Amino acid sequence: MQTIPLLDGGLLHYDPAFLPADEAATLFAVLMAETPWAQEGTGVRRFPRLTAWYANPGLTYTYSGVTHHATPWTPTLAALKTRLEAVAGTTWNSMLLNWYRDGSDSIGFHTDAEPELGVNPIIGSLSLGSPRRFIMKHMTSDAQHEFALGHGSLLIMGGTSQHHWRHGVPKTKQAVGPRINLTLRQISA
Ligand SMILES: O=C(O)CCC(=O)C(=O)O
Ligand SMILES: [Mn+2]
Repeated sequence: MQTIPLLDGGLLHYDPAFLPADEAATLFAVLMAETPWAQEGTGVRRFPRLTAWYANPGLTYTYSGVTHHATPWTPTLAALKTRLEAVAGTTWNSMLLNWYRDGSDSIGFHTDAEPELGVNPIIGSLSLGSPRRFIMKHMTSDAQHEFALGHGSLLIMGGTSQHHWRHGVPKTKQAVGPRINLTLRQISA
């Protein structure tokens, strides 16, 4: 695990090979098959990717104008969460899954700074499948970090990251295969 300090108190932990490739491939196949994928949003605000949100019972999470109600943990995701919590030294009660079907799927630059995440959230991010460019841009300077988040990689964003940096996965014209990203968050009820 690499530690990368960011300007203004952000802190990243990065392991490009957290899951062995064969295990990542099995997880990718299981998630493709058993996840109730949906394309959220309406009209021009329709998300250019498919999502699913797993969480402890009773929780809701609202972002980009869409309120997600908790889907109960599957055994696969519950076990994965426990394992990631041990590595990150924190606990999480929710997991957002994003499926980027090809290079025209994306997520725009944003912060994970919804009020229910608390002041300095720790966000865990596991990627599976085709590598995509994950870019972090500092809000008031030209500082930028980029990661080709690949199959089995783990990125943890902590410290003040969500106050001073936006992150996103831009569209690409290159031929890229599907990618699944799982982000873990602790949400207050
Ligand atoms: O797909 C990714 O790597 C990032 C996903 C993300 O930032 C989010 O869901 O908030
Ligand atoms: Mn995010």
